[in-house]
Amino acid sequence: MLLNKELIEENNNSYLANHKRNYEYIAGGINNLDDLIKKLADFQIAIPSWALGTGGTRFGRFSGGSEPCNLEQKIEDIGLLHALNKSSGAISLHIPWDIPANANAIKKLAAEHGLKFDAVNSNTFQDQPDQPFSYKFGSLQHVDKAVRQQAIEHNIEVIKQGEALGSKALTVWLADGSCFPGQLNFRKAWQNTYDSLQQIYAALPADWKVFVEYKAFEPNFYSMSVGDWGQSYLYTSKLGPKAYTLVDLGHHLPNANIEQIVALLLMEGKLGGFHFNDSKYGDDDLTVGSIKPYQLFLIFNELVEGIEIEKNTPLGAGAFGWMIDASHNVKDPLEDLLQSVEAIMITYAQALLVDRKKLAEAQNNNDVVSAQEILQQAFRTDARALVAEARLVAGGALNPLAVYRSEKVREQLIKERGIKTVATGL
Ligand code: LRH
Ligand code: MN
Repeated sequence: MLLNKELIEENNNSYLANHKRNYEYIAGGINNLDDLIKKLADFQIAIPSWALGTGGTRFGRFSGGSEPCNLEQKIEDIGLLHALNKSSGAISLHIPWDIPANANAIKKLAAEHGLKFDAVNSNTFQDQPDQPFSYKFGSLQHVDKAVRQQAIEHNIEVIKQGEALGSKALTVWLADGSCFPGQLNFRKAWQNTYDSLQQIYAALPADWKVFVEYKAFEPNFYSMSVGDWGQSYLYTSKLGPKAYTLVDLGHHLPNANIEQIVALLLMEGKLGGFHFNDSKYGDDDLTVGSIKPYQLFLIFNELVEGIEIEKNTPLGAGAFGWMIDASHNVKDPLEDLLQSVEAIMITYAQALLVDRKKLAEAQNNNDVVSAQEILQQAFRTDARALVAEARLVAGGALNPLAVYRSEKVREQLIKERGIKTVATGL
C-alpha cells in the first residue's frame, strides 16, 4: 500500500487555509524562521522495527490485525509513516527478530521508501530455539565464560548484519542483573560485562558506535548490571571514544531528573542517543509526550543548549541516534507512532523558541522567576503550525493522522494482509 504525493497534496488542500492563518500568526514573532523550519525538516526519527505490531503484557495481548509479518512489510509500514510526516526517515532493527534474508534487497526497498538504517539492536535477553547456552542468569555478565562468549559472538554477528544495511551503530541493552540479594557478586558481574563489551567494542568498524542502554529494573528486580546512567557511563568512558550512553526515557527510577542526566552526558561527550517514549510508573513504553510533555521539553531544551548553541550543530545533523522505543497495547501502532513523532517535533520546535540570551542573563542574575517564565513562554507556545509547515515544505501531510484515517490505511492493510497476521517483536 502506498500513500502517493498527489493523494497527500489533495488532502492538504482542505487544511491549507487554516494552516496558513495559524502559521502566519506564529511566524510573525520568529526572526530565524527559515532556519528553524529547515532544522525541523532535517530532523529524522528512527522507527523501531519491533513496534509495528500490537504490544502486550503478561496479562494479555489484543492484536489489531494486519500486523507486518516480515521485514518487507515493516519497511512498507514505516514508509507510510514517512510519506505522511517526512520525519520518520530511519528504521532501527532488532536481531534476530528482523534478520534481513537479502540485505541488498532490503536496503533497496528501504531506499525506495526514503529510509535509512539507524542503530541495530542485539538480543541476549531471550533464548533462541537452537541456542546452546541459556541467558536465564544473564549474558555478558554470566559466571560461565561459554555463555559470555555466545553473547559476544551474537553482538559481533549483529554488527555484520548492520554493516550490510549501512547502519553505523550497535545498541546493547542487557537484561542482565539479579532478582535477589546474594544472587550476584556485583564486581565480578561488572568485570565480566566489561570484558565482554571490550571484545564487542574491538569488533566495531572504524566509523561505528556502540550505544550502551541502561535500565533501572525489569526483567531483573533486585539489580541490573547496567542499572543507571552512571553505570553505563562507567562502561562507555572506559571502553573508548566509540562508546556512548543511550537514554531510554522509560528506564529511570520515579522522578529521576533525566534532563540533568542528558546535560551531563552531553558535557562529557558521551550522549549517544535516545529511545523516546513516555511512562507514568515503569518502562510503560507509552506514546511520547502523552504523560510528561514538560519533561520532554526540558530534555530538548538541554539538547538545543548543549548541541545547537554550544556546538553550533543542528540536532538533525546525524551525530545522535534519535529513536523511538514504544509498545502499543490499546492503540493502532501506526497512529501511536504518528502521535509520538508529532510530539517530538513539536517539542524540538518549542526548544528552538527559547530566548537563550535572556535565559543566560536570568541565570547569571539568579533571577529564578524570569528563568522559569522564559522557558514556559516557549513551552506554552503552540508550535504545531511550525511543524506542519516543515512537513508541507518536505512534501508531507499537514495532518498525517487525518490522512491515515480518511484513507482508511489500516482497513486497506487488513484487506491486503488479513486480520490474523502477527509481527515479530515485543
Ligand atoms: C528494553 C528496551 C530495549 C530493547 C527492548 C525492545 O526495555 O527498551 O531498548 O531492546 O526494549
Ligand atoms: Mn529501549
